[in-house]
Amino acid sequence: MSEEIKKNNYSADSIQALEGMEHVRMRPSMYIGDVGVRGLHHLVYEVVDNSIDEAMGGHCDAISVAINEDGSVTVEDNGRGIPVDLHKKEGVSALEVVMTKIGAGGKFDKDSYKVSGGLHGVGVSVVNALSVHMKSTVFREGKIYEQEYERGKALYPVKQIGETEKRGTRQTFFPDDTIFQQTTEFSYDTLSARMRELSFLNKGITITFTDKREVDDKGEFRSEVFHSDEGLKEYIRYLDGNREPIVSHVISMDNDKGEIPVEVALIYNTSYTENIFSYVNNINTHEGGTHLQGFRSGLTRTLKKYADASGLLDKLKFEIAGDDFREGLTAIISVKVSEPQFEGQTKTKLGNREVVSPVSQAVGEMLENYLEENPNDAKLIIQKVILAAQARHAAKKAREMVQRKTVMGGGGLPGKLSDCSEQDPARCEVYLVEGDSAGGTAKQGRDRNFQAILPLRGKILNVEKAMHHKVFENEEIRNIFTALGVTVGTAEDSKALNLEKLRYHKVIIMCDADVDGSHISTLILTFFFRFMKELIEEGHVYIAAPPLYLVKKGNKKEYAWNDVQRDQANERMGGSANIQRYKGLGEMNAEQLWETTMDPNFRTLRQVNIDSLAEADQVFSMLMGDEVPPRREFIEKNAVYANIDA
Ligand code: 0RA
Repeated sequence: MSEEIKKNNYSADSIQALEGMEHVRMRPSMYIGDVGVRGLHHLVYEVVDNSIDEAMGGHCDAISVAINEDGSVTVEDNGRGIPVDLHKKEGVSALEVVMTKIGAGGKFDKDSYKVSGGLHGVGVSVVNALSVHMKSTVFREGKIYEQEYERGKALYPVKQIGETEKRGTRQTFFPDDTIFQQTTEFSYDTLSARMRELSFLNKGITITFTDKREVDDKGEFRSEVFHSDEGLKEYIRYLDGNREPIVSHVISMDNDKGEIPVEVALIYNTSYTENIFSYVNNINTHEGGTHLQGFRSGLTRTLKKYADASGLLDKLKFEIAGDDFREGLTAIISVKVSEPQFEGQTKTKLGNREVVSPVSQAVGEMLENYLEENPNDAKLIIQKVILAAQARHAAKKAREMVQRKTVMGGGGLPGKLSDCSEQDPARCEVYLVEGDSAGGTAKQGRDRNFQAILPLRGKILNVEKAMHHKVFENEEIRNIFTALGVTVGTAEDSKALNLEKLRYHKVIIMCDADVDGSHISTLILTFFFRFMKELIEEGHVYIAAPPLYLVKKGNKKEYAWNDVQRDQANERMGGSANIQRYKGLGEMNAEQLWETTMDPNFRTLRQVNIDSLAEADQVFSMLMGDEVPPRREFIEKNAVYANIDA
């Protein structure tokens, strides 16, 4: 090849690289899912994943993540440092290739144990492309190297800036606000929850997380250190800390040397809910997949075999179903798959068939050993399964009653529902209102064309503590099911939710803006979380925000949602305005309620989303479960930092 052609080839390559980076900026959602809050936080996960990979390979044990004073994020590890030597093909340093070429990440190191990598597995160059400014610092072989970038373009070749005894990589990036137009502000709670999760999923690593944007009264940054020596076992204790276990230990196994590394931990508690969280390469697989399938089959097969042999099932008049083995079960499955195929609506369902059998076998072996060594626990588990089967039969009857009413349509709608006239669900919304009196006001104030009102009586049932058939027998809950047009259970899956006939695409919870009101909101959210999770996941659930104050002087009036707004309104009216504090929705008249809380042009609705299912489960079990002390502690601690991402 002549020198000239080589040169052309080289420049063709670099043009391609440039196009790659430009493509990321043109179509960011293709790489990070979206350019909203979720996509923004994804940038951090992508950078942290690279350090996790380095740790998984056994090359580092400490990672620090900081939100800086200026809103940028720094991720640092004590690994080998990204190589800075010349990359022969590209003619620039390896660091520059990694930072500025799409899909280059780690390719020059085939031995590296690379199974992490974000959901989209896109690499740090994507973060670089979507940042106004980024700086890489490498501590390697006694020297410090640095390179900076603007919107993904290197500002200068890698340079040596000093000497060091340290090893590692530091990445600082500032997200581009022309890409992330909604916000570039990172959430402490979101990042902290993810770092905690990562530390449980990757035992032995210490992850320090610091927010330098604010200091507390002692002049210190808000900071947490996450470290787990026992991994999933500890994760289970964290998740289930507010539930009462029925077995003496967390049952767990870790086969990280296998062809497909599998880690499993589980426990049975006295509740009636099934909580299984599954991960592939540190990514929460909400939609499950082949690893979950393997887990279920291993669990059912082993427990059934043990129960049959024990004679405990002899007097049972009906078959035990798969579901029955999972009532009161909290479990985590984490697998590492080198070429994962993600399927499903949100690409969080593992498709690799070869995963089923190793997981099923590993789970079977683990359980068999445990049951053999702990006969008392084994008996308690089987008794729990039998109870679940009996309760399932009772629940089925209760559910069929709800269903029959729903299916008959028309006359089937609850008497308390004031429906809207519009027929297209996409345009319809329903307000779930605390109390009949506020329900009456809402009914007067609403736009009856598209807004329906369903008043709920006082505190709805706490589903966290109730058996399933009690839930389906509860009148308020049946009203919610029938009003929404949602049904539960199919021939194959007794818990499958059917949202096809959902009658309103916005389901809005409207409660008083006080402690009781937020308790009721939480009860309703708990119900949705446990029985209609998809409703939340598909973005149908909202919380209304009624104002706290009415500020009035002469013919001027303003509403305020917090004390700052109240004081500002008062000032605008020249001070000494009349300030009314709304103690509840009941104190507002229909017009006020419409103006502030129901009129789509003025109201603020908070959409409820589930960032991390495991974290949400932990929060709900704590807020609604039996143990009071952690709940009080949580509420006190979070008086300043609201935590449920609603
Ligand atoms: C490939 C090779 C080597 C280091 C890394 C990747 C590496 C990448 C990242 C990303 C964040 N932190 C990292 N730390 C290391 C070096 C191989 C060697 O030194 O032999």
